[in-house]
Formats: sequence, C-alpha cells, structure tokens
Amino acid sequence: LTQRGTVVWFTGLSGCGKSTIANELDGLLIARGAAATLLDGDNVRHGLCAPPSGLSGEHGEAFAERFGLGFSPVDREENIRRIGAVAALMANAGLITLAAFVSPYRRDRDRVRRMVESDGKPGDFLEVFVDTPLEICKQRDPKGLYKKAIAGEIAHFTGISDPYEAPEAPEIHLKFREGMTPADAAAEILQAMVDLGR
Ligand code: GGZ
Repeated sequence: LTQRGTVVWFTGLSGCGKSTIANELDGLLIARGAAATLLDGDNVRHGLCAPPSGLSGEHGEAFAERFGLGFSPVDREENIRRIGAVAALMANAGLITLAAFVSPYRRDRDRVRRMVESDGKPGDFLEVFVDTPLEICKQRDPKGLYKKAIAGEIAHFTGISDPYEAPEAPEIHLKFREGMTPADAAAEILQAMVDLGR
C-alpha cells in the first residue's frame, strides 16, 4: 500500500455488516503498518453528533436541541456533513479513514465525495456498498430495531419507513453471499484498494 490519505466510505442498511467489516479492515490495515482510523456510529453518534450533555450548564437543554442529531432527513444530512468534513481532514493528514454509516441519501454521500476530492484527488474517496438484502438484515436484527420499526415504534427507520438510495457506481460493491464472513469481506476490500492503486 502507498501511504496516501484515502476515505473509504461504507454505506448500507442497518445490520448489513458495514461496521463489523470496517473494523476487520482497520485491523488488516494496521497489521500491514498503514496509518488507518475508523469512524462509525459508536464513536460519532456518541461524540461529535451526540446531544451535548453536561457541557453547557444552564443552557444544556437548548444546546442538545440545537446541536444533537437524530434520524430525520435534515439530521442525517448534517450527520453525514460533519463526518465527511472530519474524514476529509483525516485523509488530508495522510490517514486511511474508514467511515461506516448508513448514509442512505445519495446526495449526501456525493457531497462528501466532492469535498474529499476537491481537497485531494479523484480516487481519494472510495465508496463501498455493503449490499446485504433488506430481508437478511431484518432476519439478523441484532438490536431488535427492525422489529420496533415495523411495529411503528421508530420513525424514519431506513428500509422500513425511510428510503435507502443505493449507490449507482460504487468503487467497491460487496454483494451478499451466503457464508461470507466479515474477514472475507475485509480481505476483498483490501485487495480492491490495492488494485485501485491505494
Ligand atoms: C436507521 C437507525 C435509526 C433510524 C437508530 N434509521 O444497526 P445500527 O443501529 O447500529 O446502525 C443504525 C445507526 C444509524 O446511524 P448512522 O449515523 O449510521 O445513520 S445515518 O448515516 O443515516 O445518519 C441503527 C441506529 O443507528 N438507528 N435509529 N431511524 N438507523
């Protein structure tokens, strides 16, 4: 691998495996001596994009209301904008930056692509479509969120009550195969990155 900063952007439904695969890939990259880092829901939705708590004293509630993000279309747009800006900075500093978010709207992903490419070069943004069918994600339902969404308990749930706009020309298209492990998927992406000159 060359040490050129790159944003590897994973997109796919809740439960498609993107976070697990991105974690595996992060491990593979680090084992090869690459400077890699991972942004995902667990570190971003609870940090950069979380409702601030205990930080602003008497203004706490107003603060949370204005700056904390949920899952309405406008909140997702802002979530992806913030993550994209951070990922672009990290890639600019030379890191292979893995970002794993549902990022359901094509326009928001394309905006991140343009931001990364305008800071660097075409090829610095690789979109990875983790293409696991909705039926499989529903069966997995690791957090019971699909069950709740189907029961109408979660508004704007991607795939159930909010759209998922699949990438039209992702650099890497990971189509679901029976028996494919996250490690297999990560190895495939690593090979694709090498093939793409990363
Ligand atoms: C989709 C939701 C929702 C709604 C909570 N729609 O499987 P998970 O649990 O861990 O991944 C999902 C995660 C999505 O957060 P992102 O920051 O990736 O979303 S986005 O890129 O659209 O901004 C899911 C959980 O949060 N979750 N409510 N309504 N996923």
